[in-house]
Amino acid sequence: MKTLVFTATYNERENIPILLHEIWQALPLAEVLVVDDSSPDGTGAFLTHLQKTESRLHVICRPGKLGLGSAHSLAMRYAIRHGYDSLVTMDADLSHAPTDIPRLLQALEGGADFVIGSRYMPGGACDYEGYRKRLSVLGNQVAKHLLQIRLHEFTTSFRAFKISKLAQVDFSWIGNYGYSFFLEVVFALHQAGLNIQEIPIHFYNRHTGHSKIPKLEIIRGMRKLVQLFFRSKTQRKKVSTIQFSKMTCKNCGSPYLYSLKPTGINQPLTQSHKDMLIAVQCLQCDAKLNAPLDVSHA
Ligand SMILES: Nc1nc2c(ncn2[C@@H]2O[C@H](COP(=O)(O)OP(=O)(O)OP(=O)(O)O)[C@@H](O)[C@H]2O)c(=O)[nH]1
Ligand SMILES: [Mg+2]
Repeated sequence: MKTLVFTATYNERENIPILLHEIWQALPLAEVLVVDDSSPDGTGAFLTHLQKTESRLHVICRPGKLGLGSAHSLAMRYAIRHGYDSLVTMDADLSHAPTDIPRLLQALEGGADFVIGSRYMPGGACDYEGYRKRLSVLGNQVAKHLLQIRLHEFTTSFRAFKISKLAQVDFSWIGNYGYSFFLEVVFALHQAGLNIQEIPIHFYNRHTGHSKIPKLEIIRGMRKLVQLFFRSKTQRKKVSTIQFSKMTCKNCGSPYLYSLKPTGINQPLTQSHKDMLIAVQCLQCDAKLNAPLDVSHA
């Protein structure tokens, strides 16, 4: 199985060498993609230098802090485009233990299409304390009941995807924000009928450095939950593919584009659909463009 391990970095200069070492100890053949958002502490410069002698490492440096959700969105498209069999995503601050990666992949091999490392299922653990822990537990419980998805965990980024299945799912409508991005991905994959499983993990407090997720994110996540609740009531389950396969960004040449206005097309396509121009945003340089719609349905 050709596996890509992905992490996003913003000021993780001290953590990233340890993380890479531990990933390759756990999975020597894995390729690693890091998306760095011009970290002021030199994380990107360190990675770019390392990449010259480490063929398993791929680095994308973006021009500014474009957000965690958009980095993950880019990684999902990258894994599909480059023909990986599986994608593992995780934080760079050593909150997620690379020694758990083989268990995530075993769950994929055992039949899961998407696996979530779960802090809140029996056997899982979370080192958060106080209000952060209470908010995190509450948020995940509300998600479970509102969305009627039988999982204990929706918000952690420690996950594994079977790429053949991910490539069939329309996730072009998903926004690019922090916690709500992770919620929306679970929702989209569940709506598409994928086999979703959880495995217990221990979530550790970050090794060094500071949290970059603004507190506002939690409120944004709650608002998104309510939107998804209504979407779950109105949208039938469907599997469709919406791609911008032949498009590249006019500004930087990147093929990783995100649809700004959800198309919502789920009927047979007419010529007028195919001639439609829709607004897209580049996940690599943040430029906004108009692109011809290129849609196919499974
Ligand atoms: N590329 C990129 N990475 C980001 C951005 N924001 C956060 N990250 C990375 O995303 C991961 C998760 O962010 P954290 O700040 O650890 O968020 P958190 O885990 O909710 O907070 P803590 O528990 O306090 O660590 C880390 O690897 C960050 O370096 C961003 O805007 N761009
Ligand atoms: Mg963290």
